[in-house]
Amino acid sequence: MRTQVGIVGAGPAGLLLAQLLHRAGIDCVVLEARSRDYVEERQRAGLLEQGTVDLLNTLGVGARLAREGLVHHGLALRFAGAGHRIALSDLTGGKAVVIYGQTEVVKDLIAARLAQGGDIRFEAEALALAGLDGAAPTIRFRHDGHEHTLTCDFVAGCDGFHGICRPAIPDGVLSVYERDYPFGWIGILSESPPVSPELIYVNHDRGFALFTMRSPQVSRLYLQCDVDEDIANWPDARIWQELRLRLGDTPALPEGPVLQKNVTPMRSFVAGPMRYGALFLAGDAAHIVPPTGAKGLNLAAADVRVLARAFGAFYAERSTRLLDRYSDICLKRVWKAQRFSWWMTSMLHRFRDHTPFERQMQLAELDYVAGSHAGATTLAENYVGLPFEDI
Ligand code: FAS
Ligand code: PHB
Repeated sequence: MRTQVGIVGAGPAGLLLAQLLHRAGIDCVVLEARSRDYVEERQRAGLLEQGTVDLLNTLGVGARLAREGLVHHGLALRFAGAGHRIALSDLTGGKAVVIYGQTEVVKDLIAARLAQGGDIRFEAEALALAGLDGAAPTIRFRHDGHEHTLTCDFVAGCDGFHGICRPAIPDGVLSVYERDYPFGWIGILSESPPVSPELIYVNHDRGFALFTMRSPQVSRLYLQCDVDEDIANWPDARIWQELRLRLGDTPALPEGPVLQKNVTPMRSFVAGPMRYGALFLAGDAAHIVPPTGAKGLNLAAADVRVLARAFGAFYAERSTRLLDRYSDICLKRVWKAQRFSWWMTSMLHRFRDHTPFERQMQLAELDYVAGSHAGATTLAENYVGLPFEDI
C-alpha cells in the first residue's frame, strides 16, 4: 500500500489532520487500533476554544456543533463558600468557548471523512515504523488478522500518549519534561440537568470539583481524588454527596442516573522535538496537560493546523520551511498551554503537603484573580485560547 501521509490514530488529532489534508488534495490513510464504536463513545474532553470551533467550521464539519454546541461567555470560580464569575467574552473582545463533547467532534469528523471516500482503517493496529530517516517510511500494521505495510512520504504520529510513534524515535533524540500530580479526577457522566448554565470550578477544603455538562440534559462532573483511587470505592450515592459538599448548599445539585464513571490521572508531559525525520508527532503523542485548563483537545487541533499547512507547502511548492519549523511553532503554544494548565491545577486543587501558609497563598491568588480586571483577563485570554502564531 502507498499513500502520501500515513496517519496513526483516529483521535481528534488524526481525524482533523485527515480532513485538512483532504481539503488540500493530499492523500492519506488513517490507521486506528480500536473499533469505530469505541473511539466514538470514549468520554474525554468537552470544551472547545474559539480557534478549534473556527477550524471545524472551515472544514465544513461545524453544522451539528452550531446546532448542539453550548456557547459559553463566562465561567465561575467558587472558593471560600462564594462564587465569582469570570466574564470571558467581555474580557477577550467577544471570544467564547463551546461545550461540545469530544465524542461528537470525533463522530462528525469520521462521518465527513467516510462520506468523502476517506480511507480510515478501524481495528488496524500499527505495530512498527521503519525508514523514518529516509524518503519512504513504512508503517507495519495488523488488520483483519493479517500484517500489512503502508509506505508513505510522511508519518503523522497521532496515536496518543500510549501509542507506538513517540517510542519509535531513537533514544537520545527527545527531551522529556514531565510532572505527575499527587491526585486524580473522578469523572462522571450523568443524565441530570447542569447545576448552572456556565461551568463552576470549585476549590474546597475537601478538594477540587468541576461542574460541567454535555447538553441541557446531561452533566459531566469531576471530583479531585487520590492518585491511586479505586472507583469501586465510589458508589454513586457517595459521589453525589461529595459533589454537594464541595459545591455548598446553593445552587441545589440535580441528580440523575450515572451513565459512566472513571478515574483519570493528572500529568503534565512534553516531549520535544515533535519531529524525527519523516515522523511528525501531534496531540497527546507529544504532550499531555492536566484537564483543568481544558487544553488537551484544543492543543491537538492547533498542532495539526500547523502540520497540514506544512504538508500543503511541501506538496504545492516542495518547500520544507514549515516542516522544519513545525516543532518550534507547536512547542511555543504547547508550553503556554502547559503553564496555564499547571497554574489552574495549582490554584484550584488541594495539595496534602501544603502548609497553612501555602493554603492562604492559594486562596489569596483566587481572590486576586476573581477580583482584579487584570487577573481575570489573564485567565480569560488563556481559557478562550491564545491567538495562533502567523506562520
Ligand atoms: P487520542 O488519545 O484522543 O487518540 C489517539 C488514537 O490513537 C486513539 O484512538 C488510539 O486508539 C489510537 N492508537 C493508539 N495506538 C495506536 C496504534 N498502535 N495503532 C493505531 N492506532 C493507535 N481533555 C480535556 O480538555 N478535558 C477532559 O475532560 C479530558 N479528559 C480526558 C480523559 C482521559 C482519560 C484522557 C486520556 C484525556 C482526556 N483529555 C481531556 C485530553 C484529551 O482530550 C486529549 O487531549 C485528546 O484526546 C488528544 O487527542 P489525540 O492526540 O488525537 O489523542
Ligand atoms: C469537560 O467538559 O469535560 C471539561 C471542561 C472543562 C475542563 C475540563 C473538562 O477544564
